[in-house]
Amino acid sequence: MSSATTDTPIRDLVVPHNGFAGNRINQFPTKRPPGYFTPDADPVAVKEFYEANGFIVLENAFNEAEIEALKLETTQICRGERGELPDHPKADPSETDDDVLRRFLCIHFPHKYSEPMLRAIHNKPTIDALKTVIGPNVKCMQSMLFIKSSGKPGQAWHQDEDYIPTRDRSLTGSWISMDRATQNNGCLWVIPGSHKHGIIWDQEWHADRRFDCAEQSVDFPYRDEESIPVEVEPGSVVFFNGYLLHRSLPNKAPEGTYRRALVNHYMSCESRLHWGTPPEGVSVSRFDYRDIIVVAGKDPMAHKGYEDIQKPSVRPSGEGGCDKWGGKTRQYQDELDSIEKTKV
Ligand SMILES: O=C(O)CCC(=O)C(=O)O
Repeated sequence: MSSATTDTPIRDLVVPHNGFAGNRINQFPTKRPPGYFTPDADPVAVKEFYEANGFIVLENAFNEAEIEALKLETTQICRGERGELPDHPKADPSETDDDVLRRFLCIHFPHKYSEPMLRAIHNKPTIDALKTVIGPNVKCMQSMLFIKSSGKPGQAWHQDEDYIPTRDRSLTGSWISMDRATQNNGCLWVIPGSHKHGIIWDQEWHADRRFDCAEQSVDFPYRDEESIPVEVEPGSVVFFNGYLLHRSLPNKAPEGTYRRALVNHYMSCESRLHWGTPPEGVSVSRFDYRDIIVVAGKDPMAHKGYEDIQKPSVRPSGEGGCDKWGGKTRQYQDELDSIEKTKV
């Protein structure tokens, strides 16, 4: 439950809450709700919906062969075939794909060593949609490969600009679905229109086992009931604004199934990127993180050159604790309860 307050501004909602999936768990609707487009859609309508609601779905952005290639590549990455991941030795050939895939919730920066993941960043329908919602000059700074096998947690309410701040609020997530994403297996949920406040809400630790080690946004003026599930078919891309409140819930589908998604983040080339800590002597306002890929148009900052900073890494899922992300400050309620018990 979000921390709704009563004195915050009323939002202007375009998407009706009860437009589609409703309570029909596991029944993908044949009639698409508002906000679902195909690559031949009128860019004016796409932009209008995106600006009003903070997200759109682009169906058929990736074809079946491209999605199959991404799934195969996901397995190779998890097996360590593209390079060893920190704290995760290469899989033994005797291990099944399931054994290996189940170890990971998410791998950050897969495009740094995987050709198919890098190619996905340049997907043509994706770039066309990004030019529509961001503008002619677009750069990419991150990729995240969610594997999310059954039983794995989701991510609590958050805004991506909280982590990747742009100067012009152009941050756009592109969430590429490799499996059918449903309420049951942990699809994205969004609060339509929540990007419009232009506020980055505070965050705090949630202690909730449904979610991974990242904190949750708090004190925003919405209730959980106002969010909508974004259920999509494989090959669809959900584009969402960096200020949009969104989350995902655990994967409750049968064992041996996955809700795989590749999430890439883009922004305008005109904006400097204040990501991480500026080098000594550089002010925050002048700092421009340069580990980026220009995917459309021109980069006005090209003269600064480009860097290779990030390396692929494994995101902690919460199993085994969250020490790596929050030290001892991020403990789940059951962990806190058992510490309390030992005191008695
Ligand atoms: O895929 C998910 O479960 C969550 C993704 C997400 O929250 C994000 O990419 O910001």
